[in-house]
Amino acid sequence: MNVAEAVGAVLASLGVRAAFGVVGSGNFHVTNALAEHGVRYVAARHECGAATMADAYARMSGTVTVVSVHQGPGLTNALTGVTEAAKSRTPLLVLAPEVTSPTSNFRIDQTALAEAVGAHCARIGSAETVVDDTVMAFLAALLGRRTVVLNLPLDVQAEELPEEVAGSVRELVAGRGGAHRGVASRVPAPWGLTFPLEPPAEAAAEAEEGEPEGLAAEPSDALTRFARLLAGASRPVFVAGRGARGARRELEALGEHVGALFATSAVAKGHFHGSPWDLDVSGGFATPLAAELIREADLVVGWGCSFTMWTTRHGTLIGPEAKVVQVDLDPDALGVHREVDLGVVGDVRETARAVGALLAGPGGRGEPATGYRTPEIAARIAREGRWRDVPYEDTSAGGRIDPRTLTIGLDDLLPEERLVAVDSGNFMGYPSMFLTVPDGSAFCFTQAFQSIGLGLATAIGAALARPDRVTVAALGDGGALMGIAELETVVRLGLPMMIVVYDDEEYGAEVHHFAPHGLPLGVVTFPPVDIAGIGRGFGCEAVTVRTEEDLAGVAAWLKGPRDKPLVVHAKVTADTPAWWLEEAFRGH
Ligand SMILES: Cc1ncc(C[n+]2csc(CCOP(=O)(O)OP(=O)(O)O)c2C)c(N)n1
Repeated sequence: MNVAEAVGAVLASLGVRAAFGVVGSGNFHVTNALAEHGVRYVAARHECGAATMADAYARMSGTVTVVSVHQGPGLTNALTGVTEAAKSRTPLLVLAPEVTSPTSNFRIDQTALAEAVGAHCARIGSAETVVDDTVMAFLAALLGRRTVVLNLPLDVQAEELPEEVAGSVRELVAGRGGAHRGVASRVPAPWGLTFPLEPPAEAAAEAEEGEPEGLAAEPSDALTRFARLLAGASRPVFVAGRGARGARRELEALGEHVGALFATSAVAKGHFHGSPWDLDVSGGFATPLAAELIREADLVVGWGCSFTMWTTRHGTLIGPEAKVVQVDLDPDALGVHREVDLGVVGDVRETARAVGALLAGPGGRGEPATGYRTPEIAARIAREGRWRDVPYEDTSAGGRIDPRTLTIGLDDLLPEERLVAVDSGNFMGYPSMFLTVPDGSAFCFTQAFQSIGLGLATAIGAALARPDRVTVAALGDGGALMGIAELETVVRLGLPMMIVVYDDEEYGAEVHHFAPHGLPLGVVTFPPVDIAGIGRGFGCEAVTVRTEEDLAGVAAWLKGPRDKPLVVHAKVTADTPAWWLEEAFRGH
């Protein structure tokens, strides 16, 4: 057994379920080893697609996911996707073969490259240390919630393992762990994205002594202050971010007790779906009602949510008098984007439980409070809580459909069990605002780097993680054509996916940015492209949608058998600049 084979075998034994890549000489052996040991390998057509698919798969499955690339250009091609994952703290392991000696055309400084985009850099040092190095890189991704570029020097990859190390790998593969049993057996799979898998030493000791889980004997100062703020609030709003995944029940119980309304950051859209107190997304995509009610809150609590400029509309969604609390596992995340009155370091679920127990206990607020939950607010949320409840003037005309009308039509047709992945661009608000999703694991939003062209690959990774749902890729024509290579991947994998292209024949975001200044727009406008024809050429079914009636083609596909993916080529009206984009322009 050589080092390349050992890396693949160890990662499989640690519970990696899927790897995405483009294979060349440098990653051929390691990729085959992954597949041989039961990891599903998905060949992408471009490394950026591979990285993005892996990112989306990790987000939707909650498992550390692997990207496998060729040395040099394989890694540079993957970089935009790797950067998105790094900025999103997605636990991803990028296997990057590395030219050492002899050198070759493929040589670049891969360490500098990884570090420049915020990824953690690791390396397999030798045949003696391959098991430890692999396990440590995996744990850095898992426990640190990081994107890790694991360099695999070509000369080291070819080294034969000493017998003792090979034995260790075999033990791991057999599930016995051998010398590494300690580490490997403590890594549960699947894991929750939000939890530290190793409880802090004190918590572990307490648990052993039979203390109730997650409740410190003496509540910390922060928890006591938090309970006081909650008890004193008359209009509390909870904003859940991705860190709140898995904690809906606890947040609902606490929200009930203090009378809170619920909202989410864009990435956590759907978290409170179905609650009568759900305001949906806070930020640029917020409904007028949500914006009004969040602005009037006297306490805003971010649960695993970092209050970026997007979530707060540059701070304007939080009233000047409101107190702000942020709960996050990571002390370094507190107050980064927005000053907070109180930062609480802790897991969302445990913190919600602990503060709820304080409130219900002696000296707390024993009885549930009405808070923000008045009958009048309930009626307003029921009446005007969704974007589709907000009246608008339909701009459909001249063979083009208003993107809002298109999206509401799709929302009506799609089954409840759906998953939505969205690319970047002027169009992006329509699917984000007008498509509902059934829960917090049904919206995949790879927008931390604000790159266009990632949407289709995002949808592929998400669809593979959630085959029980109909996945919708929502793309602009610019982003669709940038990432079009992966349409072959969708067809090859036989994914029953709907790919909706909001075609305005321009880089709409740029047009709307510069048109008001009277500048020439020839560099950002294009002649018509037959996107439906391109879809058919790749082996998809396709419909062109110019009017609401054309949605009959979508309904027919949804009826089944859905044995081919569907491209919905929507010729959309382009006169409305999206006001959420102004936020982007302000953020550069
Ligand atoms: C990789 C990358 N290149 C360029 C940009 C700048 N950019 C932002 S939006 C946009 C246009 C997107 O056009 P399209 O996908 O058709 O969507 P639309 O804005 O027309 O709705 C461009 C070029 C970017 N964000 N990312």
